[in-house]
Amino acid sequence: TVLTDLSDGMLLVTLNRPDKLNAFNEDMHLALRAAIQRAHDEDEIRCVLITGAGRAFCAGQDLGDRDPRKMDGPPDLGETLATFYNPTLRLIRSLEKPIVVAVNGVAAGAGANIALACDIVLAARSARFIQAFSKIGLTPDAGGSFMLTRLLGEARAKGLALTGEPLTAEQAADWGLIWKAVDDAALMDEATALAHRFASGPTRGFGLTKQSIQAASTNGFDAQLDHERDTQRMAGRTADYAEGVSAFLDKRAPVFRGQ
Ligand code: LHQ
Repeated sequence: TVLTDLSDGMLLVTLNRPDKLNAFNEDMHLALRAAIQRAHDEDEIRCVLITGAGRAFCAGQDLGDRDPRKMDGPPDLGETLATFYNPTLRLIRSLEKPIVVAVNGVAAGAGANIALACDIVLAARSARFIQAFSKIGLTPDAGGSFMLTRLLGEARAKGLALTGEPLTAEQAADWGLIWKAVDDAALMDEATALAHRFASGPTRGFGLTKQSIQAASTNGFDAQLDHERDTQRMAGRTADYAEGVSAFLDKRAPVFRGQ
């Protein structure tokens, strides 16, 4: 249900249930989580790129597994989130390496919000982001209530969440929800080039940058200045910082080793 391929420090992770528009069943949950966990565990992996097989990125939860007429009583969806979604979202946000996502087609429900939790979102111009939850009586999950509100503010977050209307890639980029909309034919080349660039960059500096920007969502100014002091202290002790400055002074390209 998830394909992985490691090349030159980049772990390509492809959601792979194309017949179901890569909707999440239990197996795909566990496989995605294992792939992100692998990126935590292996120093050789210096960047992750996530995409979807076929015409969609991900249609969210597989509703085929959720027919209420075949159940004894109402389900505990909180348990589904706690068991399957939330651990993966926490692994994505806490990974001290960049995660690029190439949204190759529709991203609906939790599929949209998993993409938005990644660090750099590129989307094909034909892709759509849909907060599909309201159409089935649910509420945004997979970090969506956090990311939409932080990135867009309440007015647009509520507009998307309550109407469930599709948002084009272009509009998402104009609103600052994603990094870029890219021509469909160029998406994978552009995303792969960016991910490879990150994979040969100063990995620890990138990881600290990611943590610092995420911390700013909840810190006040003073706390964030302290956070910057601490993260810069750590960055300044890395071999890649020494290499970056040496290369600048030598007027040559740096060779970062991710250390
Ligand atoms: C699907 C799905 C799908 C199964 C397309 N499941 N088969 C968390 C906790 C616990 C429970 C509940 O949920 C959550 C979080 C969530 O993610 S809730 C939101 C769940 N997702 C949705 O409500 C989206 C449902 N899908 C759609 O609205 C449309 O399929 C979209 C807009 C994604 C794509 O539309 P189209 O491009 O027109 O494609 P399609 O509708 O024709 O779908 C193609 C096939 O994929 C079709 O199967 P078929 O056998 O007829 O070819 C769909 O049934 C299947 N599919 N999404 N989530």
